[in-house]
Amino acid sequence: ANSERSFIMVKPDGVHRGLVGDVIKRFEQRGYKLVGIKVLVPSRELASKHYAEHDGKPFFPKLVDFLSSGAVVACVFEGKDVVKTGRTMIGATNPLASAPGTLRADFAVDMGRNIIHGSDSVESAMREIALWFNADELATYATATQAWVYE
Ligand code: DAT
Ligand code: MG
Repeated sequence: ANSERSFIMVKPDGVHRGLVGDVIKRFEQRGYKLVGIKVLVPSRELASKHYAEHDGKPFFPKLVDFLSSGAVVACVFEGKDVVKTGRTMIGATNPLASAPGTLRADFAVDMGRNIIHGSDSVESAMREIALWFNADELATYATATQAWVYE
């Protein structure tokens, strides 16, 4: 199950602030493999589908407006337990409640400007990856270092 995949996205605030490299760096240095990446300004429709689980909540319209307000960097990272570990690396939804050393604690303050999205379950990851990427946009390859990341 070293082939588990998670959908990781730098949101518009993270792109505006120049944090794309910092986010990718954390996942790369942990040992996770980047298998998909693209920059796009999401349509309101795509943003609504992405956050469909929150449809009807008071913050939903603002959330969709925000996600579709600018460029995002959509990524797929692959590796052992990447979904759960990715969430741990990202930190709590509210950056002020995020543990030090997590991306949100290190780079964010407000919940509506928490710079990054990460899938919350393997099922969500599969749904989100299919929503944001075509199959031919994901690369299958072996890294030269895999034997030094996995025993
Ligand atoms: P996460 O991004 O940690 O998976 P989530 O799925 O619960 O969090 O919510 C999606 C985004 O919506 C979150 O990153 C920030 C925003 N959000 C969540 N709860 C909110 C709330 N109570 N008020 C305002 N924005 C909220
Ligand atoms: Mg979520």
